[in-house]
Amino acid sequence: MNLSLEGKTFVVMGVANKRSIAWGIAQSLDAAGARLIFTYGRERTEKNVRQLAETLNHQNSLVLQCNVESDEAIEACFKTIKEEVGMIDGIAHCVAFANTEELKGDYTNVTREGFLLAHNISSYSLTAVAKVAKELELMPNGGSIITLTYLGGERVMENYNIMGVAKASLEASVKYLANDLGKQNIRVNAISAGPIRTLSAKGVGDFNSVLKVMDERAPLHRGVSIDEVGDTAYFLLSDLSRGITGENIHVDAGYHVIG
Ligand code: KAL
Repeated sequence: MNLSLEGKTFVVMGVANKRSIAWGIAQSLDAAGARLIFTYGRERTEKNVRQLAETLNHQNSLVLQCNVESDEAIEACFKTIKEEVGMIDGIAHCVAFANTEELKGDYTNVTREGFLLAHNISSYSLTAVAKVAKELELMPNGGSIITLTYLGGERVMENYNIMGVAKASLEASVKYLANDLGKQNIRVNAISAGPIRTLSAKGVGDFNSVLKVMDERAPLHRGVSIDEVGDTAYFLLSDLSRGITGENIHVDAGYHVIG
């Protein structure tokens, strides 16, 4: 089995800065020889993404805006990708959002608007992207789609609240999408990453204590890094994982097996 990703192209959605898990994924794919296409949501992250992309081995990455709240924007973005590169081999979906004020206290504080917003950006966006990739026949040779989730989608984790409910929806979508896209030999999987200090985790009051619990209780007695998640993404996006779809792989130092 060839470990190289040379000649393969992947879309990486959701790099915000050098701490982003999406950036860990991009670096692993780049080291394996892949060509990358980056998509960002907010205008203000474009410069960051372009600067980071310039540090890769593989130069001339395509960097495009993709507002995942809009079907038209997603379609336009992936049409451009098709025009520019013809076909792709996979997508890393690393996008999530919920209102800050709904990520603390009681889950019941969530509003209808906040509930829908979190589901729209953090869950439906994966389905919308998979749908467009299928319709545009972007992966005629088969492919692999991955998304990022967190243990809070499986069990109650303090403060994760609405994001946990959105991740549960995302994880269920992975299974239904795997079943649909399997006909085109496109695999769909999730990576459940342990807590990592990313922009998403910013402003979380007791994040230090979440990390401390990893050192104390996770089977490996440590936290995980973006490059560890990146290497699992590389595996899931490569042919090494060709028999795996609809799966959720925990890259969390084993924390999920602890009661
Ligand atoms: C239990 C954990 C503690 C943290 C609680 C909630 C984390 C939710 C993740 C969610 C994606 C964060 C936000 O949407 C933050 C947003 O309201 C404000 N931030 C932003 O707008 C920044 C600028 C942009 C770039 O962020 C986004 N997302 O667009 C969970 C921890 C232990 C693990 C984590 C952090 C999981 C996760 O899902 O990220």
